[in-house]
Amino acid sequence: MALFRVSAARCLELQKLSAPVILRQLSSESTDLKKILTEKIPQEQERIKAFRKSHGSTKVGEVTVDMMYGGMRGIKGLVWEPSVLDADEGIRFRGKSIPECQKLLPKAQGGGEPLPEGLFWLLITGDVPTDAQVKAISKEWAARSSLPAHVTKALNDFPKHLHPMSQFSAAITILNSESEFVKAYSSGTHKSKYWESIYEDSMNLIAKLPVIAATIYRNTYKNGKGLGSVDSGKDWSWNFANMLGYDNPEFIELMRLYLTIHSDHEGGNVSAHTVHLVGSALSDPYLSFAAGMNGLAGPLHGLANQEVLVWLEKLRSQVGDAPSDDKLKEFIWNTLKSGQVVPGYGHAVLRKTDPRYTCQREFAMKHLPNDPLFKLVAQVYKIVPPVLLETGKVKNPWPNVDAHSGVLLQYYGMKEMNYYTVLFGVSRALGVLASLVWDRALGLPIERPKSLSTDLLMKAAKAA
Ligand code: AMX
Repeated sequence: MALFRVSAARCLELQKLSAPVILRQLSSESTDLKKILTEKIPQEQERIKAFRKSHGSTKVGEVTVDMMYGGMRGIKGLVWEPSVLDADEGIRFRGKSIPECQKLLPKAQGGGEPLPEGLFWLLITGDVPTDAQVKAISKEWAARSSLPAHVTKALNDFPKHLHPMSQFSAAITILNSESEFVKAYSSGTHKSKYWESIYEDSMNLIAKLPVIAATIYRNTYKNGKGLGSVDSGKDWSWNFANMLGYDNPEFIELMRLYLTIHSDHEGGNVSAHTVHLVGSALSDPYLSFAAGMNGLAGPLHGLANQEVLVWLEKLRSQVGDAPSDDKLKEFIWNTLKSGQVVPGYGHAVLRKTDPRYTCQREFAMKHLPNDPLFKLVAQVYKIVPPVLLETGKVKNPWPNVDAHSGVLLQYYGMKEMNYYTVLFGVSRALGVLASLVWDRALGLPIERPKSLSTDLLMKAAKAA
């Protein structure tokens, strides 16, 4: 495969282009995120323009027939700035691993986990923010958090049996009545300015998501009572936990970690790719994000965190809370023989244990080492991978993020497993909306890959 075969001179030239020195140098102390982006965007546009001028026709991969029938696995076809996923090492947010983010990003006073506000800053600018910059984002999101009356009314009118993800997606869709981008587009704004209203919509949407999500939780499970309010002196996760009705400081720390690690997983996964695709038609951020949430609601993607708990409950009811390894193995084989997947295991890109699983396991070992459900999840971690390997077809037998999140939520009293994917969705906004702002800043066109029929593909294969 001819991947980036370049001469020494071209290598030097590439190095100059690829080191985002200018972006790093600009790490201003300003707390005005939009102003910082206004400075960075033209420089990044220039860097990419120069790169495309010298390497626009360089080949970076090839496409096989199997890839086309196989969910486009491995095809390099998208540009996504906020994060990159390595099959063995896992996710890096703007080049930083999860342990590095845990160390480097600002924390709440007295807290040990990173604030998702800081992760958002990192994802959208490429810089690790200061405490003051993160505080400014917390304040700004609190100030932008109120919902228009028609969205609150719609949420309150939804029947309780409607899945929380359907409520979430529907509420986000109708929030597009507030879109600044729609106003800017219809008033004839020049396309070089689109990113500015996409940014405003993204900031408003992120600010409002915890209110939408908490309203769904209180309506669906707590008779619509006890929805807390936003405190402008607190961080995004504190406010979200408070609105949900949880005041345990450990649960709030868990929310900070949870909302940080679920934010982004490069661009090809269903939710991220959907937001990017729909956004490329210049649908506003509300419509684009709602579309991504409909993808996240699938059991092979974000709904897997719900499915893991459903599966664990079934396991407990059939083989008890503390089964022998043999009984557990038998249960896993029964799942596979009945044509179902073991939820929370496997991945389309990862080939090792997901570091998002590992950091949640570390959180559990620190805060709930003796919890029976955690012990069961740890036992499942020991037994599932060899069984999946034995099938001979599973490419990655290791756990992903969803294998561990539910047990932590259960421990702190959030038992409503059908709700878990909504938490994932609130977090996912940080990555996909950071990317959407850059999509418009870079003027990326409408996405339109070429498809072929099987007959045409056969002809092409014969001729190759
Ligand atoms: N249990 C049983 N079988 C599995 C499996 C699992 N956990 N993971 C993969 N397989 C099977 C596939 O279904 C496929 O079977 P088939 O050939 O009969 O169709 C075969 O192994 C090869 O699949 P693969 O190349 O290893 O995986 P993939 O890239 O096609 O799919 C994923 C990836 C995540 C959908 C798959 O591993 C899966 O279904 N896992 C369980 C659901 C899950 O946890 N999803 C969450 C993923 C993370 C996220 O997005 N939140």
